[in-house]
Amino acid sequence: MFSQKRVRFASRLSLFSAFSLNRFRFAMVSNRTRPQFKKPDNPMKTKVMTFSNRNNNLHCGALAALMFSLLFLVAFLPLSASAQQSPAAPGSRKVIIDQDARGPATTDQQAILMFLQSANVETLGITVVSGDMWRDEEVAHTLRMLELTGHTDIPVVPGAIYPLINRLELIDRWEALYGKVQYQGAWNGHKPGMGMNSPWRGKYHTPDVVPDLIEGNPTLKPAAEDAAHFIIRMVHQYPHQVTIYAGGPLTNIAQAISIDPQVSELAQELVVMGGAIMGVYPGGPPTQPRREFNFWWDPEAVHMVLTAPWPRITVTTVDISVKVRTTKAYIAEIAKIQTPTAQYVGKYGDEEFMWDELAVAGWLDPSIITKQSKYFMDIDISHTANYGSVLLWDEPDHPGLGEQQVNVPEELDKEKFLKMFVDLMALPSAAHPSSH
Ligand SMILES: [Ca+2]
Repeated sequence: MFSQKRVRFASRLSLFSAFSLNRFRFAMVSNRTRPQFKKPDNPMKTKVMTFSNRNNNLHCGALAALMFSLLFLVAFLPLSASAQQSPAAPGSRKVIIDQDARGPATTDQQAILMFLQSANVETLGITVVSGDMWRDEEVAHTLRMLELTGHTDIPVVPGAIYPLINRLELIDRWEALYGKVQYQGAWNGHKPGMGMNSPWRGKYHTPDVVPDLIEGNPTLKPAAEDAAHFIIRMVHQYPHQVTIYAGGPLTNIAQAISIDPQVSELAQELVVMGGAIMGVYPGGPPTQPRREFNFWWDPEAVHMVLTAPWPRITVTTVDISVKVRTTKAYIAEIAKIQTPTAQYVGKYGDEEFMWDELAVAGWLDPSIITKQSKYFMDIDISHTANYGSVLLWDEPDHPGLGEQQVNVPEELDKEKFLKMFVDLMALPSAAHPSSH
């Protein structure tokens, strides 16, 4: 798992040592079943206390010897235990990655790769929804990413092309009444003067067109099933075991809930990147602070999903997303690592806020998030000026119309997160357990 090349790279970067990688992986394993914000070394301390209490009738000499042995073990076990625990539980956390999978690289593909590169995660499938690009172009980018990074055993399942209700005509009417929406994802560039923001994104095209990909066209094919039915099938197959990660608009999940309302309760939890509370793009105007792209694309879907009864919801909003981004220097360091995944990110990655990656990281290792709050959250679905803006309440004030309490990460351990991302990209592409 920790190849020589990987370790050599780690030593070049003073920030990233093989020792701390082991410590980190231990934290990942131990945090799976623990409340959030526990220190990584707490499990070992707990073991000592429990064992000591059980043996308080032993002779003092024996007890002293035992304590000495335990201290010795505690001093030397954590690293070896960490190295043994990760491979011992391959695929023990099941996830469906629902994503508007723009490519190549970008926050969308890079977030997917964080799951695929995590040894203790079984990715049941990647369900694709239009958002940053149209669905079929995103499906192609995802399939090609899987080929280039050695993850060809992961199903890619096409989902919704259009939002439930939102359409170009509605957006044009909204803009005529209330002002311009600068970023419109797949609809960007549909009229003169609307930039595509990236030379790789080409010209505007309709959903039925899939241009040739800059990273090469895939030979892999998507699954024949649709995203909603795939989600339904998986949560029934693994009740209360599947995390649904949503890094894009929530159309696929809303469709699944609409067909089968049991979906939310049968899932283990919902992890979302979307929405905004006070967040504004750094350097941007403080207008429409609660309007964020993923939620804006399909507000009705957001309402359906956030008013469904999930065991747990975490929503990573832009407020925290804009606190960390990739830089050209950071990508250049990743490009030096000779693993397929690092080469892919190194070749196609660019400066960008790590919106979707951060939402993944908080699930993989909750200690990445150092502060979070709980709010009741919904979205304005009235077709007025605030259509698509986040609604938020504290406990005593919410209207009780089905809105759920969600966890909102607010602060992060930035260095730990950036190191985590590099470490995951540096791993070889592991074979994945397949149980579906
Ligand atoms: Ca996304």
